[in-house]
Amino acid sequence: MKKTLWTLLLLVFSLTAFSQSYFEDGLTSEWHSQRRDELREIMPANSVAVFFNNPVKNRTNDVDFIYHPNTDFFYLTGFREPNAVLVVFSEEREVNGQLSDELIFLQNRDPRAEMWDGKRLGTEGMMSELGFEKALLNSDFGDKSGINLNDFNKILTFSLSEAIEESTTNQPLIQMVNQFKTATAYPDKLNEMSAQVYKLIKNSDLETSDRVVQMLKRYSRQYPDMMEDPLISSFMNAESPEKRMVVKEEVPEQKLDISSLGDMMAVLREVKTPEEITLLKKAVKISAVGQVEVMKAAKVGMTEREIQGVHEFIYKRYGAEDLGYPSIVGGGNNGCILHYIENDKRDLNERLLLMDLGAEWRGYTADVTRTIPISGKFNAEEKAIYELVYQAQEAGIALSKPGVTFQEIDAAGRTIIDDGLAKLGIIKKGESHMYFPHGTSHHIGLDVHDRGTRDALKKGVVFTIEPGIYIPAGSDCDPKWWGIAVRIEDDILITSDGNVNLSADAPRTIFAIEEMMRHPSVLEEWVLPEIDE
Ligand SMILES: [Mn+2]
Repeated sequence: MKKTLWTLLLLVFSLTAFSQSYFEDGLTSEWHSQRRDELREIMPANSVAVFFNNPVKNRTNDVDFIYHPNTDFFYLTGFREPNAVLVVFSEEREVNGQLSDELIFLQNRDPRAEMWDGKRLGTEGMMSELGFEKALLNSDFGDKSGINLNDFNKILTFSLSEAIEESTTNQPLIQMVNQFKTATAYPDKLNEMSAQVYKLIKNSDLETSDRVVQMLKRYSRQYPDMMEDPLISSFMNAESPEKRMVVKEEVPEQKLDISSLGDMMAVLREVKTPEEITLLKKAVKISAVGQVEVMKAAKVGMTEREIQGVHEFIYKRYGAEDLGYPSIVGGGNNGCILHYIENDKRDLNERLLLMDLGAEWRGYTADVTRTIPISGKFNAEEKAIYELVYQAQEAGIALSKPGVTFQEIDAAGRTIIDDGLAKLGIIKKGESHMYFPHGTSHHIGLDVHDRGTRDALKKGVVFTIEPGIYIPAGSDCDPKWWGIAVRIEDDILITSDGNVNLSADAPRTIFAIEEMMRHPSVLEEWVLPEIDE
């Protein structure tokens, strides 16, 4: 009996140890391992994919920014430490006498460093907790790794031309990147461009070559040096599609490919698994509660920073580890600045308050925007603009189901805003881009602007619908419209036959917002002592 219990306990313990990632309620190591299997399925035969995790960024002096892993790296591994490289093979192969289809190289455990900066997983932990069969030290990445990159037909990675901040902390990463560059004869900046152009040419055919030439013409205005490459210039100057195809044959097949991996990751990351949807729902729900509580608490005289703090306090109260992006809280005219993050206006007045924020929950980020009248009541002009944005958003949400594209959703809302602004005498028809200068949708996930294709929506896609109208002071219209900025943004999950608005808990109609703002807030009782200078 005793022995059975002990075995059972041991079994439970070892299972949890294996299935846990850093967050006990986050994605499991099995989940991440399945993502690597899916990547292998779409990699070309006899290829290798190499992912470097993000460098550490210095904030000032000896203080760094909080580390955030590269999201592709995290997606495939669950690992959150710097100075690591993931190597995925399309097929199993022998490395140092052992069959493997993936290797990971990471920083060593170091009691002294861990005392200052926190626990490291180490190679043992990488295998026991994140389920890798083979984890090696980052100092073994180069010649000692047993991988001969020349054995592969294709080496897939991302552009490595951006300089990594020089620091003792980043030294192992810099060294690995340099070893990789040497081993692959990595091209310099200009040649890196040519490599991408070669790929475009290689993928062109009789029908598409005209379009490719147009695209290259645009590139060459930006990078005139490109035309010095004889293959590129003869492709562009060829007299006919047929002659272009002759040039195409001369373009060498390239082993190193720095653009396809992004496309592959976009295909994988675009459609969310049920586990990801659970995490996204939580991130969005928390962010919606933030909007609700702020609607109750907001009043004339508050500061933008204080409002930001209420949202962010609620995220932390629920245990969200981070923000998905810097919070945008803009009162009045500040709302017209699309990525306004100063949030330093004091004494908010009766005008509108635009709040675009998202909690990050176990790596996944929400992106929810609400616009409220700080006084609790929209005035006539604010109502007119708000109603247009709302109708545009409603039109987009109504369209959202498998098969529909971002462009169609955007067009539906844009027509409403264009007609509406013209009717109000703010623009002439067709000029709405002046006051609605951004797109309507983007994917969300591990990134707030997540990887994904621009293909038709599929079941499991999670994205935003966020039309907006921004009329900065001084605009060429009746001054009564000046300083009105409205954006309404919701996070939409595509289901098999329609959609679910994941952020529906945050009031969205004029009626529901004004109603919510009449509710008392617990913050009214939270009086802090005056601090005299
Ligand atoms: Mn957004």
